[in-house]
Amino acid sequence: APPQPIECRAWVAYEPKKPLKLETVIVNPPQKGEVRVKICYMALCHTDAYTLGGLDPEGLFPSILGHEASGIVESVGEGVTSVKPGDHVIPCYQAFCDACKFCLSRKTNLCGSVRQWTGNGVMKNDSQSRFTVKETGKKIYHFMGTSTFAEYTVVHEVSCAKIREDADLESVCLLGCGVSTGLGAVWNTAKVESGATAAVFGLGTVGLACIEGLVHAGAKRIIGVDIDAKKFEAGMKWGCTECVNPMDHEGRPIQEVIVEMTDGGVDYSFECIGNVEVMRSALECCHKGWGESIIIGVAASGQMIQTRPFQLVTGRVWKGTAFGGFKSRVDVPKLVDRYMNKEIKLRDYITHQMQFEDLNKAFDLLHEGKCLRAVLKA
Ligand code: NAD
Ligand code: AHE
Ligand code: ZN
Repeated sequence: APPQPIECRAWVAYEPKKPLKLETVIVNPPQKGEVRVKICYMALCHTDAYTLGGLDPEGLFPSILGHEASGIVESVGEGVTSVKPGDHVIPCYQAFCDACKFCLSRKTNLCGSVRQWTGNGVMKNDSQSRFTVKETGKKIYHFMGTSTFAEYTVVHEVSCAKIREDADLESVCLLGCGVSTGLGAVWNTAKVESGATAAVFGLGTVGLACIEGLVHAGAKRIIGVDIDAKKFEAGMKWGCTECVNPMDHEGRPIQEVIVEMTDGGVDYSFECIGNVEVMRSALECCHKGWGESIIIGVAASGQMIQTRPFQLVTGRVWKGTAFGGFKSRVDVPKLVDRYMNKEIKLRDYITHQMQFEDLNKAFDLLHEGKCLRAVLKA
């Protein structure tokens, strides 16, 4: 029998800056090239908070947010071959189709196959949403092609990474965004070499994952930067050699402090906050001639970065990264293998294990700087 609509619970973001509302929604069957996934665990990334804050030019309302999760395939649409019901999967906001010019390029992990539709909150096949609120019949937009704050979601096949079944779904959900992004920023985007020096701005999950990546790469000096001193304990535990708080150096740009500490600047820096002023500091704390700064943080609509062009003329490099440069459906299963081989940590990033009902509490914890990753059981 063909898949039928499913009734389940989902968190709906009706308007910016308002708590999400728990609703009963109808999730339509997956169409051609689509997969319906039963979400098992979902985590909250700062990007969800950013979009709910109304700062994302692509943030549509009402929508079902969420993009860091793990689940099990419930049913598949016509023509789907890479996954089948029962498969364990990680929804990937960055798709991989293996056919577009991006996927065929070794220079990028971006994929052009469904991006236009995921940016519009709909599925490619019919440019419609698969979600309706049961009570009101209101259509709800998808978000980032994932919409994981729901018991069931529909994703494009190209956004669905099949993973091994012996991996615990609670831990590996973090590979859907934050941890993969930080590791990949170091390994794929910056390609940090052994003996390098680095500064990491923002010691949330993304920043800590950069630190973990830096330790693996053999960086000899890792400077953690945060304005919240309680983040330093985790920073040091993850492998920082020292931490600095810009608040302790008032009146003096933090880049000056770091340049002085490092005899001219770091080899690599990573901005894991989404603050354009900090992005400037991250660039300018890099060493003349070769220092590279990687932008990971997502800045609000309308914000611009600035620096003197002389900073680049004299050899500093400004780069950015999405999902750490990993080609999602190929690389996520490999990251799961590395977790299973105990080469990378995941559980240490989980500071709160919560229930599906607790999502608004998880947003509060993130805003208060009290959590790394809150993981909710669907
Ligand atoms: P988080 O909220 O857990 O961590 C942010 C950290 O930055 C906090 O520790 C906070 O105290 C610190 N901070 C805030 N303002 C600061 C300042 N002015 N100076 C120094 N530190 C400051 O967030 P997260 O989930 O780790 O995400 C970090 C950023 O990365 C967000 O902007 C998120 O949207 C973005 N992100 C980007 C990608 C990507 O692919 N490019 C992927 C995931 C997340
Ligand atoms: N929609 C925003 C930009 C948001 C953004 O930059 N998203 C990051 C991922 S954040 C994950 O936590 C990203 O990878 N972007 C690349 C892409 O293809 O979306 C805007 O400004 O319009
Ligand atoms: Zn994210």
